[in-house]
Formats: sequence, C-alpha cells, structure tokens
Amino acid sequence: MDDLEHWRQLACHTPLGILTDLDGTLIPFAPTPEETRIDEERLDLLRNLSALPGVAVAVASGRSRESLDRLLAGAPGISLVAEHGGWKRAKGAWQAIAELTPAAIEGIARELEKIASRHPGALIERKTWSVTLHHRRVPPSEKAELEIETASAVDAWLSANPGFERLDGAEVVEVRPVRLRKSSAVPWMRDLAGPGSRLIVLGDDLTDEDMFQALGAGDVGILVGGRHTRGTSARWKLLGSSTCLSFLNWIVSVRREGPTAAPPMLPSPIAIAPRSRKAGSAGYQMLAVSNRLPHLRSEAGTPREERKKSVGGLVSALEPALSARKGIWLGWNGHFVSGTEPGFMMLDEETRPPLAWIDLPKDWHAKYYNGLCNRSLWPLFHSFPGNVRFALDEWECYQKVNEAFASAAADLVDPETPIWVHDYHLLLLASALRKKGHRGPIGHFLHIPFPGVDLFSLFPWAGQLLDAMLDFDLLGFHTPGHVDNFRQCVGALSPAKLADEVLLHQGRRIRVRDFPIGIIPEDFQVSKNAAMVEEITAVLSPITRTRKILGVDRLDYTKGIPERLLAFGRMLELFPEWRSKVSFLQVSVPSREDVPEYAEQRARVENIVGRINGKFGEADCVPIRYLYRSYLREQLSELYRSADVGCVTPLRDGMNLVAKEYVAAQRRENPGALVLSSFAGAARELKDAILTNPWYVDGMARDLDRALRMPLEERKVRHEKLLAAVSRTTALTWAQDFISILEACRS
Ligand code: ADQ
Repeated sequence: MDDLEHWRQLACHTPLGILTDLDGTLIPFAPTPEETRIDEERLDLLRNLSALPGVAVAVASGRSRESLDRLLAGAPGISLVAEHGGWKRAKGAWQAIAELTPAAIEGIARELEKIASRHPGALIERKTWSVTLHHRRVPPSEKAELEIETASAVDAWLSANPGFERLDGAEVVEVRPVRLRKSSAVPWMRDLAGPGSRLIVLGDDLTDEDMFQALGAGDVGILVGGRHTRGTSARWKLLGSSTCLSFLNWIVSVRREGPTAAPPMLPSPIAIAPRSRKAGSAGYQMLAVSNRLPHLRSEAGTPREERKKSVGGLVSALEPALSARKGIWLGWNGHFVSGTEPGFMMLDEETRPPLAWIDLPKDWHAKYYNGLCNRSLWPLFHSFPGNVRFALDEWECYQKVNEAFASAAADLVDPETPIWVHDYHLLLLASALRKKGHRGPIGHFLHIPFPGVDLFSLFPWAGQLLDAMLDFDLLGFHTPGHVDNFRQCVGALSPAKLADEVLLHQGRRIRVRDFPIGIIPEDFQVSKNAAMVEEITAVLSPITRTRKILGVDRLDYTKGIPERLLAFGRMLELFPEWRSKVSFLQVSVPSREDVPEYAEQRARVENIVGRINGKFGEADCVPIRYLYRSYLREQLSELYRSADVGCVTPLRDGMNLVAKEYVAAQRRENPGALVLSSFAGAARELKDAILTNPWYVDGMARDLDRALRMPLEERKVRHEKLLAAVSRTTALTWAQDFISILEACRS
C-alpha cells in the first residue's frame, strides 16, 4: 500500500480519534501564553472536524483549564486535556486526576517567584500541580544568571522531592509531578472515539512523546515541526503548524467528499538515513542487541516513572557500560508494522542508553518469536523435548529476522565496532553481520541453558545453527555446565577444534566462557517509596498471622510452579501441624500468552491452586494466595523481605535472578531461608540454600518443612554466605567482565 492510500484509509476510518497538541502544533508559538490567539481559520477547522460523524477531536496541552477554555471557546464540540493530562473535559465539567496534592508544589513555586522577581521579564505561571517559569522576555544579558539560579533551586528541591521532575521547554522551565503525563490522554481519547477506533496524534515537543509512546498498532503519531533533531516515537512528520492545518482540512474533505479530494502535503515517514547517521554525528562505539528493547520504551500508557522502576538488572548493568563507551541498544520495540517487511529503523537518542529499534510484521513475529524461539529453542534448550515443535517456515523466518537485525546493526555502527548480542533469539546475528562486512568483535551471551548434545541434535538445523554461532568471537554462558554442553556439541557436530577456553575454527579463535549473571543487590535492600510499599502491605494483610512461603516467577512451564504448589499441598498432608499456620504466596507475571503451552500452564496452575485451597482451606485461612500480575522492584523487595521461605524451584533455568533477589532483600538479623532448585544455574553459586529436586514432589515437601523449621542461627549463617555470593558477581561485574574480554577479541 502506498503512502497516499495509507492516509486515505486512515482518514476514512470510523471511528477516528484526533488528538492534537496546541502550541507549536496547531498554532504557532506566541511570546507569552497570554498573547496566544487562535485565528478563525483554525477554529473553523476544529468545528468542522468535530462535526464529522464518527470523529472525536481533543486538544491536549500543558496549559491550564482557564487558558484552554478561553482560547477554544469558539469550538465547543472538542474535548480538552489541560495540564498534561491532569484535567480532562469531554462534554461537560472538567475532571481532575484524583491522586495528586496541589499543595506539594508550594515550596519550589515560592523560590521560583523570588527568582522571577529579581529578573524583569521573567514570568511565573501557576497551575494546579505545577509551576512554570517563562523567560522568553528576560534580556539576553540576564538569561545565563537566571538559568543558573533556576537550575540550582530546582535541582536542590527535586532531590528532596523525588515525585517531581523538571521539564525544560522553549525558554520555559516547568516543575511538575512525574505522574502528570499526556500519555493518559491516549486511552481516554480511545474511549471517547469508541470501540475499534484508530487515533491520529499530533505534537511537537517532548511532552507529546508520552502520547506517541502510548499509541497502539493501528494509530499514528505525527511529529510537527521542521527541527527534527531529537529521537522521537512518532513515525511521521509534518513541517509545521500550517502544514498541520492543511493536513487536517484534507481529512475533513476526504470524509465529506470521498477519496477524490486532492492531498496537500501529507505526513512523511521518519526514518534514520542509515549511512549518513553512521558516518555522521553519533559515532556509537558499542552496540548491544536484544530481541526486545529494555522496558524503557514498552508498556504503552505506563507512566515514565514506573517504566524506569521496572527496568531490570540487565538494563542497570548495561546502561553504565554502554554510556561509558558511547554505546547504543538495538532491539524490537514491541510494535508491529503492517505489510510484509520490517519497518524503518527508529532512534531515540534521549534515553540512557540511546535506543534504536525496528518493528516487525505481525506474522514474522508469530513465526520467529512465538514459533521458532519459544516453541522450538526455548523448550529444547530447557530440556523439555516433549514441548518442542519444529516448522521449516519458522526457521526460515528466524533467519530473516536475524538478517533484519543485522542490517539495522550494520546501518547503526561502523564495521569495527564491538557488538554484544543477547540470547537465543539472535543466534545467527554474527553470521549475518559478517556477510555484511562487520569486522569488529561480536560477542553473544545466552541467558538460558545450553543443552547437551543428545538434545541439541534434535534440532533439525543443528549444524547450521552451530556453524553460525561460531561466527561470534566470544560466547558467554551462565555456568561451566552450559559451556561444557556447548563444547561437546561443537566436538560432535562441527569441524572446529577444542582447546582450553577457546575453539579454533577457520583460522579464528572463539572464546567460550561462563559469566554468571547477577543482580545489583543494593536495589533490593532499601525501600524509599512508602506509597509502593503500602500496596504490598495490603497484599499481605490477609496472611499476617501465618508463616509465609513465597514464589515469584514469570508464568513459564520451566519455572516449576505447579510442582512447587503440589509440594506445598503434600507438605500439608505430611505435616498437618502446618495447616492454617503457613500460607503460600505465588506471584506470577504474565508471559508469552500467545503461545499455547503458556495458556495451558496458566490453567494448570489455577486448577492446582483451586484444588489445594479446596482441600486445606478453612473459613479464615486460604492456604495459597495466587497473584497473576507484575510488581515494581521495590514492591517485590518488600514481598521478599516478608517471606519466611523463598521457594525458587525451576525445573531448569539458565541462572534465575529471583533467587539472588530474595537473598539480597533479607534482613541480616532475621533472614528467611531459601529453597532452591538444583537445576537453576544459581544453585552453583548459592550452595548454602536448601537445594531441592523439583521433579520429586515428596522431597520438595520435606525441604519446605525443613526451611520453615530452620533455627535463626542456621538461617543467619547460611544467609551471610549466600549474600557474599550474591555480592561477588553482580550485574555490573558481569557486564564489565564480558565487555572487557569482548573488547580484547580480534585485537
Ligand atoms: P527469566 O526467565 O525471566 O530470565 P529470572 O532470572 O528469574 O528469569 O528473572 C526474572 C525477573 O523477573 C526477575 O528480575 C524478577 O524480579 C522479575 N519478576 C518475576 N516475577 C515478577 C513479578 N510478578 N513482577 C515483577 N517482576 C517479576 C532469563 C533466564 C534466567 C536468567 C535471566 C537473566 O531464563 O535463567 O537468570 O534471563 O539472564
């Protein structure tokens, strides 16, 4: 489909939602907010748009309600969003988001007022929850001083008020609660437009990025303004507010007169001009590639604060390493493109680290990710041959996706740049990159186990896969056992020669080593955010009187959730004295719900929970509490601390970070006991846990009982040793070790 057809289809879609920013998008900037006027042409446009059947229109702005009411009084049919999503008005009165306290901003507002009073031309704008200092009118000779005063006052205040942030706009500084995001306007707009709606969102500044990031697959984000120097999540751009006006007028004509209306200048796609980007400004000196980008960009609609907090150890480990080397991270953004080819590579250089991404056609994703990755490689590498299924078209698609990532990577960095590839989704990447002339070191870290040769040989394309893996310069695994398995496969299935710590192949040396991944222990040791902890207190309140066993996992059949619940039930049979005295809290985060085995697993877990609760429950005691949701890191830490026993019993796992997180979160003076599967990679370092065999339910039942009865002194001694192990190899040492060896490769 060409671009014109794409826009025609979108313009004619019913229901259609149009959500636009005001200043800089629909109207040009004025020197001060008060001087802004909206001309009749634009008011006409808004009236015309809102009169169209099947179309809902809203203006989303950082302005106050009063200001929007005044400016847009001439277009009463449109809905309004004021103060970046703090207030919303759709047919009727304004409604505020309830949970913010207006008074909280007082301290910094008073300081900014004092600063403004010292600099003629500076202007303070107060809104319900935020304060803005405008300095467009301050004489140039005074600007530098004002900016320094403002920055130091704001930074000092923010360090004591972490729920707020500073936002620098065009000659304005705003301090506002981090929860105020225009992204909240997107689901609201979708509701206004109605079921099945597609949205067109237009905006020009950073606050509009929150809206772009919250869009769904059928929506479009349009960045308005010629100066597209920053990264953006919008896929399309328009030159300025007058092209924006003609584009929206064109939508009115297409809907009124049909597709014959001649197009004005339509939005053009935003893509990185690959070669110029590489040769040009950025000059990235390291590239990390993974199937998914870190959570920084995902979860449409999630407030940015929460997104940051949900970032895991991998990101925390890679962020400093990449930043120190001017690195960038490439992945998939969680969105799909229509059509049959991957989308343009997109770039956001304002995140730390900068992020680049390509989006995939939906059916590619289904075959590559749901198919080959998660129904072939995942079960095979975890030694679940019974769950394995192979399909040629999925393998072909896996190759295509690896090639698409290789093209994007080659466009992003010079051929000498070190590249660090993550996990089983991208095992062919080095091979595809070599074909494109990449000469720099390429390393791979496998986050899941590597199977023995008996299992690996079941893969119909085992030889090809192994061959491609040998194009990496460094192959990292969690444990020496996984390294041994890999070397045995090479010995059996490839002509490469085995030597100490290296493989010799076609005149090259490939280093193969274990790099046990860790966490950042301190992240699990202090809770700064009382509100988050409160939610956990509520979760725990029904079980305050009982001892607690805790399981925390992605809902995956490798994690052994049904087996551990059965073991808990068995423990209640074997040791009836625990009945009504112990609760099992299982927290499962939804995972890969499109893959049938995962849906089955969910049903199985729910069934077992029901059976055990039916058998052992009392009016005042439910033995298993099952929560199917995700928690933020500080909340998880609270849960870990509250549990007498951490039950981490995967049937097979590359490492298992939950085990390490549980240890890190414990109080030294009264730590809980860890029951850990010997089939988790973590068991090699965490020898002082109670190591259990999750395939043997009776044994695990006895191990749970033993953990519950473990005396304080023994728990303390074991915990000291476990904590020492968790602190020895952290996420940071893991990344440093890998990168330093990678950088030394090919030198
Ligand atoms: P995973 O299979 O995802 O990782 P794991 O290492 O346990 O397994 O990491 C899970 C992460 O998700 C932990 O950081 C945990 O805190 C978080 N998590 C789990 N349940 C959650 C919930 N309900 N809410 C919020 N967060 C939750 C893969 C491999 C592992 C390997 C890691 C890292 O399968 O073996 O340890 O990569 O390499």
